[in-house]
Parts: sequence; C-alpha cells; structure tokens
Amino acid sequence: MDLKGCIFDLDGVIVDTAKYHFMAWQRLAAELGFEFTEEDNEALKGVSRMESLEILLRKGGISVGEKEKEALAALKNGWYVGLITGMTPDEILPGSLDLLKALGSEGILTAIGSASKNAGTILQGIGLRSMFDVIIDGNKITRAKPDPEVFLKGAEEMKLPPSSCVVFEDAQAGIEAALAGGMKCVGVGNPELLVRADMVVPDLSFITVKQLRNL
Ligand code: B16
Ligand code: MG
Repeated sequence: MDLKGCIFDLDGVIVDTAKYHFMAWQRLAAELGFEFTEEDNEALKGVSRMESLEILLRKGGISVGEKEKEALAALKNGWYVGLITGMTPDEILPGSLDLLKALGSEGILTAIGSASKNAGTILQGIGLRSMFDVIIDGNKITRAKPDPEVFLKGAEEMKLPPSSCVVFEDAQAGIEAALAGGMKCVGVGNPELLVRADMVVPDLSFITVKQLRNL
C-alpha cells in the first residue's frame, strides 16, 4: 500500500488503561452490590463510557433512569481519572515509542483514534502527546466504534485518503470500524479474538514500517 498515515487506538495499543477502567467499574459494581469480574470487563474494551455502563448494569440486573445513569458514569469516571492521573512514561506498551519514531523519520503521519474522553490526560502523563500529529478522542466524535467516524476524522485531519492509512486496534469493534472506513488494520493482541484484521501482532514491537508498506 501507499502508506502515508497511521492511526493508533490508545487503550490496549499504546497503554494498558483497561486495568484502571476495570478497577473503577469493579468498584462501582461493588457499591451497587454485585460482582464484576475481569472476564466481564472484556466486553467493555473499546466501548464508550455509557455503553460500558449499560453492559455493567445488565450484568447486575439493575435498571435505573437516565439521570441516575449519568450520575453513576460520573462517579466511575471520577475514580478512573484518579487512577490515570499518576500515569508515567513507564506505562507505554512495548514497541510504541520505537514505531512512532520510525514512522516520523519516514515522514508518515500519526494520529490517535480513541473512544476515550480522557485521552488528553493519559497522553500528558505518558509524555507522548507531541509524538502524534492529530488527536481524535471521545470528545470529538458522536458515534462509537464500530462506526468508522473516529478513524475517518483522523484521516481527514491528517488530510489523507483512508486508503493510505493503517489503523492499530486491540478491540474487535475497532477493527470493524477501520475496515468500514476503508482502511487497513493491524490487530494488537490475540489472533483468535481479533478477526478480519489484515494482520495481528502481540504488541507494537512485532511490526516494522516495511511490513506496513507491504499490507
Ligand atoms: P472514557 P480506546 C476506550 O479507549 C476504552 O477501551 C474503553 O474501555 C472506554 O470505555 C472508552 O475508551 C471510553 O473511555 O470513559 O475515558 O471516555 O480503546 O478507544 O482508546
Ligand atoms: Mg482499545
């Protein structure tokens, strides 16, 4: 492919904030009086905050009104922000920095394409904000993955056609979003769980710019 841009999901690709989301959701479930396991948490990866809450409430067999939902989501987010505020560059996942540097040195543009409204806080903590040309996060989009909006906006802000962009994603909904947007997609994680990606790697240290150009 004629590679000109790379769009990275944040949670699960650049950093593992899923563990902090889990701690905060688990605390909310405990306050509501039911158990929420790490296995339950899998269904929340890449999913928006409100959709995640819906899944959690279904698991607990709890039904509440819209106002209460907003309050519960805000409570969880407050705990979550408390956990991510202390993040440091040590938490950058393997291979991320080297790949970003290699892409930069070859003139390939880079973007974040994340569902999180807290992407700014995370990037600030891990010190990677300046490594990305474009940041599209949950504050800039109206439709959640698997809708391609987040990645299409990333390509648009980089002023690139989707066909010249590769997306890196750890969630199946994100892979579907990339493909729906007409982009190539590298899955990051377990190949048995990530289907339809053009290739799947355990983490970003397993991928080279040359391999990306060959997609
Ligand atoms: P927030 P990503 C996603 O980030 C997370 O994977 C998902 O678990 C979370 O619910 C979502 O962001 C919204 O996050 O509550 O911080 O707005 O994988 O798209 O980078
Ligand atoms: Mg993710």
